[in-house]
Amino acid sequence: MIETGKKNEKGLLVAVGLKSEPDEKLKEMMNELAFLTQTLSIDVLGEFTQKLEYPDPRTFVGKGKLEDIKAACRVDKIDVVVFDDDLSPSQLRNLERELKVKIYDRSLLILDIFLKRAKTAQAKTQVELARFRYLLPRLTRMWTHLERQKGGTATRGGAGEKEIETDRRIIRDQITLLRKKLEKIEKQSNTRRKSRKGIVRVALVGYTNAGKSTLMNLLGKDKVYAKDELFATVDSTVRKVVLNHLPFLLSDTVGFIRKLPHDLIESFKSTLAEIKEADILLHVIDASNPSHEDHIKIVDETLSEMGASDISTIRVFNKMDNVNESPVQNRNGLSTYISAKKGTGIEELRALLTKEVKKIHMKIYPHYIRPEVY
Ligand SMILES: Nc1nc2c(ncn2[C@@H]2O[C@H](COP(=O)(O)OP(=O)(O)OP(=O)(O)O)[C@@H](O)[C@H]2O)c(=O)[nH]1
Ligand SMILES: [Mg+2]
Repeated sequence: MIETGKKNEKGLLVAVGLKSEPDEKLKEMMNELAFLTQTLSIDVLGEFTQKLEYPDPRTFVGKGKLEDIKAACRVDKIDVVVFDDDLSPSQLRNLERELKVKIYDRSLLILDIFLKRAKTAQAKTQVELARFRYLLPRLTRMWTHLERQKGGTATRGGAGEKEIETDRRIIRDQITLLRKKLEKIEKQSNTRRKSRKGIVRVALVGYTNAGKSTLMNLLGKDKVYAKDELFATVDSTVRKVVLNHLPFLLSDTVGFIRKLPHDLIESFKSTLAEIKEADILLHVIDASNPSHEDHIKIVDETLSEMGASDISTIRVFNKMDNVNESPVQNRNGLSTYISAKKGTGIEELRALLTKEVKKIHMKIYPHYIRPEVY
């Protein structure tokens, strides 16, 4: 679906920080953007940052900075320039015209990573739908991206008004088709979820790359894909786990990230239902990441937007093998410190989880309590 040529594309990164923000923050944002970009097999050859009151409405960065980027594009024979924020359709057009290379904004970058990762029919349909919704108002460049998808040669900037109108129609039809397809799949997964009623459900949530899948592998028996990549998991996976004779369902979910494209959240509603309908959330945190406090905030905010903030949550501070000092204790709730990689702290987590699962068993499913279980 995506070009998988052997040679990586060459890219530049561009981020604009607010004047009020500290330099470190911009640096951390850049690191994350580089990580995301590498996930798409794009080699990062340079980074450009600028501090502004607000991004330039025409070209996102100022005129001088744009000239610098243009020069770097020429010197390094750059294929892609990646912007850390979302660009308006007109900014996108202007930048493409000025720089004459492929432009990725944050949404498209994340959408393409999801597209690469999605495995199940449901996840694939969700991502395709989100991607078409994103592309519809950005049709001039969609031409090139559509060509790319079809594996043909890109006709850069060559689409005339008539062709664009035809494309627009094709995209609209596709959106209608994909929506119908998704509805059908969702009905099936709703039925599947309903059939799981009567058993406690635990969902792993957290910022991308926090270690959710690694922890899932530790707690469950079958292996799921865990890797040092952002969004290694895009499809929800559910496993039955038994802890101290207590059975429950554990689901691994797609990671959150700052500025997650809105179209994606819309399209992933059904997958995220695994979270909303859970009895307990294990919020996995990469304690070794300097931005982990921000990550916690972003996850908490996303959960609250989803209507999942009332669910009993255990904060699992992971990657403690890479941390010198203990993070500040979470005074308002349950928290525990582990290294999913080394397996340390897992017994405490298991004990905490068993206690919580037991509570839910007794509260919601009293008919399920069997004396031998306790
Ligand atoms: N040092 C260290 N690395 C860890 C630990 N737990 C996980 N990792 C590594 O962190 C990376 C991400 O782990 P995953 O389990 O894939 O993370 P995830 O939260 O599922 O990520 P996404 O699915 O991409 O959102 C992998 O390279 C893991 O090996 C840990 O306790 N310590
Ligand atoms: Mg994962």
